[in-house]
Amino acid sequence: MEYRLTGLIAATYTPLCEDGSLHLDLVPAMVDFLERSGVTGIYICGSTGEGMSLSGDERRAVAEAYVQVAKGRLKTIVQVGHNSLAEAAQLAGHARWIGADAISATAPSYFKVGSIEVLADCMAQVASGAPDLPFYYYNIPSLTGVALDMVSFLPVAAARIPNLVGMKYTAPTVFEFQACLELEGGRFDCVWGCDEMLLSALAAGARGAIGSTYNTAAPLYRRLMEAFERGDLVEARRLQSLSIQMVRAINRCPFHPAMKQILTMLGLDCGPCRLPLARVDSAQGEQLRRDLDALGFFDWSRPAGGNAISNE
Ligand code: MN9
Repeated sequence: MEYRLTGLIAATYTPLCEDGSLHLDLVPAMVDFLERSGVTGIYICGSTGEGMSLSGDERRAVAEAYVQVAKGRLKTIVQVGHNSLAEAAQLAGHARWIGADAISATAPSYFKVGSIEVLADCMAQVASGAPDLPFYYYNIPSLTGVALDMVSFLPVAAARIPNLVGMKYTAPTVFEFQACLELEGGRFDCVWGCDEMLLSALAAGARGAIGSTYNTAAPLYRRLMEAFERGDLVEARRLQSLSIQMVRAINRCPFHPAMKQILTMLGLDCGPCRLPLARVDSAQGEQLRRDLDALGFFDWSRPAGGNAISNE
């Protein structure tokens, strides 16, 4: 199977109420905002969307809400990884049933996966839940603890998984990412996952990227990609530097809860994160707003037609 994701794909947040329950009424506004920001797709229930902290029923409800609204407007990829591979395969089947464009899955991470063969068998079981949908392995060693050689993994996995099209690569090892892109004449669609290193990935040949900060700063990254394409590396580096400073400011808080606060600042109140992620206290929130303001964030993050609250 051949499939390509290009441009910026937002790893979407799962809107929650103050009490931690789902707040799916906000999904249409989130999708409108992302579409105006210029992203090409959404990656649902990944690390950013706290997929691992949701129950199976909640994951189905979130995927359904997003796919229903975004279908035909943005590419929809549902992350279905789970420590229970049977449950992951069922989530994959559900994603297909609701009309998602593609599925993706992390490695199981409680019992550690020790070899590329075992990982390929695990992913084959998951991907078989939706055999006619493109499947992306989600490589994120920092969270799963599964740090196997992806250059060896892809061909072994492709032999066992007919719908494997590529992977979401969230690790800073650009040389391995480039080698994956170059495998078998560029057969695998390897999508970059470290937003603060997008420029390095473009230099290595990336065409698409999935990440959390594309929710709030897609216009900046679009300018970065355009600068790279016209060969203006000075400008591309300046824009990447702004992204690095932004990520550093967000990292002074618990990262994803702070990202949700930024969405709230932009007019999309998607609530707190769930435990085990911490809350951002009001002093941290104020500092974050000041840090972002000092970077000019509220100017360069604004999509065409204003942010979610105002159309100035
Ligand atoms: O995979 C995200 N990774 C995690 C995507 O959330 C662990 C990234 O988009 C990062 O949040 C981003 C900031 O460090 O690069």
